[in-house]
Amino acid sequence: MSEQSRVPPRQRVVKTFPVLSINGTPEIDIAKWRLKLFGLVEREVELTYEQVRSLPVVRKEADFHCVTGWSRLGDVWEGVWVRDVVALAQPKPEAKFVMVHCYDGYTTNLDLQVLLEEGMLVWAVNGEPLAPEHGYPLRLIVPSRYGWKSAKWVSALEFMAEDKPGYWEERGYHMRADVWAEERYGERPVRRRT
Ligand SMILES: Nc1nc2c(c(=O)[nH]1)N[C@H]1C(S)=C(S)[C@@H](COP(=O)(O)O)O[C@H]1N2
Ligand SMILES: [Mo]
Repeated sequence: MSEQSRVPPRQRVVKTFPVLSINGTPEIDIAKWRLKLFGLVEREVELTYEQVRSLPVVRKEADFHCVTGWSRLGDVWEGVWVRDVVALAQPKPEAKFVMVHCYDGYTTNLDLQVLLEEGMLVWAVNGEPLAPEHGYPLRLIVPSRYGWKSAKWVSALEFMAEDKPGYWEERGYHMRADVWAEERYGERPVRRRT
């Protein structure tokens, strides 16, 4: 795809990698770090960092689009497929949505199907470990959604039957956030970003 055709409407390409965090960078002790899968699952799971790193590794190029207007093209993310992590917990048939919880208190909601199709949990980008401010030790990447769905410092995936708004969705951002459909804002009134 040409560079033009891969830039979604009203986005501009940047070479920098801005940091957008609601609450700074949390301090994380990798020995105590866990990834929890809970809610509508057959088996609640708590993974250590080693256990995540023992899953099959995926390296995939994906663009990143922040709703504030910047897009990064062609980063190569290294991690695991969300689907390989989710398989360990076996979501119940009624699970349709996921709330992603993070070590800084941030949350964001996603369709389970979208997560299973394209979600990656990554620890490195372009051959370098993720910088702490970009989500080390593990962040989500969901390429077709605006960047606020790509949660940093992920701590848990909660499986739900009904959709529920996360941090920015509560503040007026779209529940789905598809970049090609320009799903920037939802039905709720928008509070100004700071
Ligand atoms: N845990 C957590 N994840 C987060 C955020 C946050 O504040 N906390 N900000 C989101 C927003 S609004 C964007 S655009 C991207 C930005 O990722 P970056 O800071 O690595 O550029 O992270 C998303 N994930
Ligand atoms: Mo964002």
